[in-house]
Amino acid sequence: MTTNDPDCLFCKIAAGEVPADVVRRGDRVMAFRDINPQAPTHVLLIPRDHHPDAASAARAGTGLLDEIAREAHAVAESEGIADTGYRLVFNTGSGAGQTVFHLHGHLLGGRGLEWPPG
Ligand code: DGP
Repeated sequence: MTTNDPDCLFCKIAAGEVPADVVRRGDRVMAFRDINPQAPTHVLLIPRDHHPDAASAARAGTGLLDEIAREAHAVAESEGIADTGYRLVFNTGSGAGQTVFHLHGHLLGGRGLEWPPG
């Protein structure tokens, strides 16, 4: 069963109601470029179903985090950054910078990435 939230921006992107620069589309997970890129490659990976964050998707036993990691690697390969390295980040909670409460992984790469992040 597909679940979605009619007020959620990323549910609307998943449904094609809000346009996005889609780079990969799977049955359960899709990838599109971030509107405000922080690196030469900055792609968001989201499930089509609505889950507010990574913790809730994990608790529900969806397997979506595995799938997002696999899809992120496939995008990294197609972007040519799989060998040099990339970062896959799940901001979880407003204190960590989460602003859209629909699970998404940020795939960042194409430049040197410092640690710790800001
Ligand atoms: P976070 O702060 O972790 O919740 O990340 C949300 C990201 O979503 C942020 O990097 C900007 C991006 N974003 C927000 N609105 C849109 C949109 O309408 N389209 C796209 N492509 N990205 C968006």
